[in-house]
Order: sequence, then C-alpha cells, then structure tokens
Amino acid sequence: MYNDNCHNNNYYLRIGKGALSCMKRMMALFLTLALASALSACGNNEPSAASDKNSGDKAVAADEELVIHATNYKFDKEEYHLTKGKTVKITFKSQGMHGLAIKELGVNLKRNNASKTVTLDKPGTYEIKCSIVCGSGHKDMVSKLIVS
Ligand SMILES: [Cu+2]
Repeated sequence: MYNDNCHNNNYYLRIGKGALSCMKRMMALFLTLALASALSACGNNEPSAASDKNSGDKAVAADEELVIHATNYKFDKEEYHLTKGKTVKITFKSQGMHGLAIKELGVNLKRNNASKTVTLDKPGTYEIKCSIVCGSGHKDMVSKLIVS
C-alpha cells in the first residue's frame, strides 16, 4: 500500500507529512533488515566445540603429551621420563580392560583415549598402576613415571 507512495516523489513534495511517514517506514524496514543480518552473522560465528572431548581440564594448555599404552598385562614401557615443571597431557591407550592410575598426580584413566593434563611440580618417581582388576596379570601391571 505505502510502497506506491514511496516511489512517487512528486507526490511527497506536495504532501510532506505523507513523505515523512513513508521515510519512517523505510527506516524501520532498514533497521529490521540490518538487525536480521546481524543476528544471522552471529549465528555463523558460534565458537566451535573444544577439540578434545576427553580432557577434563580444557583451560590448561599442555607443553607436551605422554601416551601410555596398555596391553595384557603390561604398560608399553617400564619407565616414562618427564621434565619437572612441564604441563603434560597424559593419554591412555588401552587394548582390553585396563586402567591407568598415578595416584600422586590424581590420574585415574579407565577408558581408551582418556586423558588428563597434569603439571609436574615435584621431581620424583611416581608409581603407575592398572586401576581395573583385569585378570591374572593385573598385579604385574606396574611402571614408573620419573620426573626430573
Ligand atoms: Cu588391571
């Protein structure tokens, strides 16, 4: 209805009031469109989900990653060496039902690909154990984490 009026400039020159109301409507339409495009732009910029779903503490950035593999009935190394002061993401790869526990560091990972990021404040030798009673060789599943 008002669209016809808007495009008739001569008409508005003669009837100023009508032109003003048309302008307002155009402004309102413009603002609505601007708002709509702003909203859709926001929708496209949603922060992507954190890449590591297994990490319980995403805020901590690790300096390095230590991957420990478990099979029946051992861990892949007898000793794992890490540097004091580093923040390390410990990732557990398990074939079979095993767990990875490092009690002093508060680590207890019970699923394949589970991980935890820890800061190695204190040098020393930490015991690595299997934390799931997995079978006949369970008690032999012991390794060392040496922080120096
Ligand atoms: Cu076990």
